[in-house]
Amino acid sequence: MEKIKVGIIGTGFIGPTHIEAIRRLGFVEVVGLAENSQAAAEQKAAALSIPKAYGSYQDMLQDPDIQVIHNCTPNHLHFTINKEIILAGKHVLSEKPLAMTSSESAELLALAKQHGVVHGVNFNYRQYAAVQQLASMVRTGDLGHIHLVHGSYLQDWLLYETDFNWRLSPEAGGNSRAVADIGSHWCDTVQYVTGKRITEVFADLATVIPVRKKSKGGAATFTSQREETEYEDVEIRTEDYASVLIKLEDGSRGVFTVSQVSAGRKNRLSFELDGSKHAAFWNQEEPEKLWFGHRDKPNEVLLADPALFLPDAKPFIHHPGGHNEGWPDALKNMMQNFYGFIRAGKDPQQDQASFATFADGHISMCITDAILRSHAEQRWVKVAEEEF
Ligand code: SOE
Repeated sequence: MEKIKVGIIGTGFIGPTHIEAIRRLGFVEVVGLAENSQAAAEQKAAALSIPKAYGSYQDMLQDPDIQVIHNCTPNHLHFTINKEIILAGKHVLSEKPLAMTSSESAELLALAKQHGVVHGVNFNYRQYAAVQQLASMVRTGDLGHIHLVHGSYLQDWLLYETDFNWRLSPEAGGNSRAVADIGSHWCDTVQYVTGKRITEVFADLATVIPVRKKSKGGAATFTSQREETEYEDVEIRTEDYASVLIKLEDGSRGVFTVSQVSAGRKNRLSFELDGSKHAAFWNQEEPEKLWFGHRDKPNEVLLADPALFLPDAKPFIHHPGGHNEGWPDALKNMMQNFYGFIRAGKDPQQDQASFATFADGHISMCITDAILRSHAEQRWVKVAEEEF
């Protein structure tokens, strides 16, 4: 059977991780890569062993061999490029956030439906076996009714004033940073696990480091440039931190904190579910562990193991217990589900997808917009339901 042919736009931190995950599938082939100059595209294509290099993504969109395009560019390019991919009739997998505003994401969702393409957003944290196990336990009622959900998503790669990256600038990253960049992951994961939408928010945001020193040499995501001596001062207008009270659709409550200035926390997305029977906790930095809290017996820790997981979670785990799986494996699951859907000829309008679609990307944009409004107006704000 012929392999599905794919093109990747953007090869910063995330593009190469998509390529690696795709290559692990076997039935999909990355045939092209686009960068913002021919020289950069050729250099990256050679380094990543990709046959076709495009100095302009528009040229790649014209390639009839390519059926699917991944948009791995900085945030401000997501809307325009996603739109052009759809108009070129290709299936699309976009990095989050789907666009810069919820009106843009609404437009993309409508367009993708109209053109009948498969659409996905890389909310990869739902793809962990342990997260699937929790989602399945919530569905089967094992934890009881979920009253409360609370947690955080903490990173430290922007802790120092000399830490700088395109994500900090509203022009490239958007008006929200910590909330859009990592809060969006927390909300998507928690909504997926509980099966409930976040319908109302009350937010407090802060820019902990209001002026940063930008290295004249530039810096990639998660890298530090502290040896650099040449800096310029840049005023920061996006948040390093947010705490958000949430209400879910059935009236249950929660709260989460996001921060990119929390020393020692590298990529710590965690959440706790308080159910009427039991509680459960998961932390992305120890992805194999699930903690269960009980009132009438000792608490438990379950180590991920296909033999101990529920049937719905089993397809997400690939090795026996103790043979740890983590971030790249969850990303592979994302690709497996997205490309399995395409290979089966499924339609996102009719068939249930186990990956996040543009509908989820749009919901996420609506939540981010509501959080920004809540902080600005210091009040509870409803997530714009009519736009779902
Ligand atoms: C940077 O904050 C970042 O790379 C996010 O953009 C990703 O979505 C997250 O998975 C890891 O951190």
